[in-house]
Amino acid sequence: MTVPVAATAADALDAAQRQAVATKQLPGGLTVAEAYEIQHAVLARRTGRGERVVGTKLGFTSEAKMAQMGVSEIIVGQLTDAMQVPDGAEVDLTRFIHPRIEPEVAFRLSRALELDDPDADIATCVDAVAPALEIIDSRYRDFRFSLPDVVADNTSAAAFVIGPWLDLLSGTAALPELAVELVVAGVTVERGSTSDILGHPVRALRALVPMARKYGFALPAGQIVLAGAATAAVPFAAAVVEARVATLGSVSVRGVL
Ligand code: OOG
Ligand code: MG
Repeated sequence: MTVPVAATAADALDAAQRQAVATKQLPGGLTVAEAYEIQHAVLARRTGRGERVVGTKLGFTSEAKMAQMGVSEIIVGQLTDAMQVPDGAEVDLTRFIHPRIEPEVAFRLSRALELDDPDADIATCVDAVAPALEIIDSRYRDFRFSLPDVVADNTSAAAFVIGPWLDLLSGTAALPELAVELVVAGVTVERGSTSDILGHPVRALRALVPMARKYGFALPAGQIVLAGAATAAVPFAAAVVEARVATLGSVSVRGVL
């Protein structure tokens, strides 16, 4: 892929995000590796304006998400400080094109994962877990995309909310089989389980490591990792939305117009 192609695609995606106006899908024939190059170019525009990368997110780690979007490969995107919304806060929906919201499990890296150490185990680098919400907002028309499209578009990442961190003193063994609920205006609209995330959210963490090596993501200490939604996403309209994860607790955000 020539540099001008990546730059043109990144400019279009960046403008779509900033102006909250959808753009057309990228031309066909891009490889996944080229799509990650475009994603890095999109992030370079954001960091060039002073944003800081604070985390990484996985996508399509559950059947529910793969079925909803018709994409069945795990994808990785990046989270910046500008995307973080405090737990319980309001978020202005006019910032987005056609936002959706989904429940997530977040991990915190207490130590950097040394990507050039083949024996490095990311499960030993996490010290805390939290219920979380992700707001996704595909920059493409009609929220439709191919695998390279969604990768280039930073995996639809738009905003995220992290609930109370819980120390993982006893390890990650207790994390599978926790009920996950997405609650909109007091009504449960989606139900799942942490075991819907590749059988165990720690598998999502582990899946991140080879992708970080291959596509050039750093995993420094302090980073947040979203493991991917256990349920389908729902439209994010003017209401309070809450994610509840059994024993971990809950996290909420209020969409306002
Ligand atoms: C892509 C993002 C997928 C997840 O948790 O599976 C994702 C999308 O659905 O637009 O964040
Ligand atoms: Mg997600």
